[in-house]
Formats: sequence, structure tokens, C-alpha cells
Amino acid sequence: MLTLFDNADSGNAYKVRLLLALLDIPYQRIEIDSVHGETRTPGFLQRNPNGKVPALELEDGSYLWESNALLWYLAADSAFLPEGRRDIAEVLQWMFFEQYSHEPYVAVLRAWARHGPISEEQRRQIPAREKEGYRALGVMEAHLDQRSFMVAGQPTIADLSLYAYTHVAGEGGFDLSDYPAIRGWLDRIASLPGYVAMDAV
Ligand SMILES: N[C@@H](CCC(=O)N[C@@H](CS)C(=O)NCC(=O)O)C(=O)O
Repeated sequence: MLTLFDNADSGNAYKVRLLLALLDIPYQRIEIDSVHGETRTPGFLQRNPNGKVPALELEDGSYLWESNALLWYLAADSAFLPEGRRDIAEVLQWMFFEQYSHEPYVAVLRAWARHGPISEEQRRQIPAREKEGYRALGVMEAHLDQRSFMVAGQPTIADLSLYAYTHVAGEGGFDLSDYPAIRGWLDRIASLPGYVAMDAV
């Protein structure tokens, strides 16, 4: 059976829990306290030398890490990974966008708001991170304006990757009231059969 090294409050980990639920794949989960150093113990570093959740132990005892790589591994041969070179590349495009242009702003401001206190340097960074977060949300809003899902007109791992932190963006101070296409898309994801909420652990 698969084992997910997980954290209940992490959107990166939730992406993987959500896909496991949507695909009805059984797994055991081990909660790692990523806020208080459990990701940096020698034992955990043997699982993920980069010291972050999520990490997934496969049936053969080997480990994979990086949330979007885990989505890719689990979605192979399922409807959450479209067929065709162009659509597959577009899924990758949005997952790289998520990690480079969205998560460092939308997720980090949420983490600072939830797990403070923050340093003066972090406080100084807030306006710039807000600006970049809204910029990423604007890119998504324009893309979703004429579409139901991010890629290929169907729910894919690109949607799950972006859903994880977008649906809790408000917890980091982002206001989605001017983003109706994103809000409609969030509702569509939450209506997928097998959907589980982030706090359902
Ligand atoms: N790029 C990584 C990011 C993972 C990540 O940032 N994990 C955070 C929780 S959301 C973590 O484990 N932080 C604890 C640490 O860095 O020690 C992924 O997508 O899996």
C-alpha cells in the first residue's frame, strides 16, 4: 500500500490527498509536523532529502517527492492526465506555473498568516508578494473566463495543482470577489465525485 507523508495544513500535500481520493486509491497517511521541524529530522531526510512534505512511499519501498511529480505518478493511465503531446505539455505548463508564479505568493502569504509571528523582513515582502499573487490569479482568471477547466476541457492534475492553494487564498488575504471565473472553477472542482475537503483528515 502507498504511504503518504502528509501535513493536514499543507496545500502541497492536500493536492495529493485530493487526487488519491478522486481516484479512490487506498493509502496510509503519516502526519508530519512541517512547521516544527519534523521535515528536517535524519529519518525524514532519508525519505525526502529536500526536507519537505509531501513525500510518497511506493509499494516497492522507494520514495517520490515534489507534489506535482506525485500527481503525475498517480494520475498516469487515469482521466486526470489527458492524452496527446500538446495537452500533456499544457498540463506541465500550468504545474510549473503553479510552483513558480503562484505558490510562492498565494501559499506563502497564507502560511505566514497562519503560522506567524513573521520577521520584519517577511513583513516588508508582503506587498510585493500580494502583487505577484494577484498577478498569478489574473492569469488564471483570464484563462478560465472561456473554459471550464485549465486544460483539454476536463479536470486534470493541472486543476488539482492550482486548486490546492487557490481555494484557500482568502486565508492569505487574497480577495477573490473580482475573480468570478476562478470562483466558478473552484465550485466545479469541489463538485467532482470523490472530492474531499482539505480539512477532512
Ligand atoms: N515544491 C514542493 C514544496 C513542498 C513544501 O514547501 N512543503 C512545505 C509544506 S507546504 C514543507 O514541508 N515545509 C517544511 C520545511 O521546509 O521544512 C512540493 O511541491 O512538494
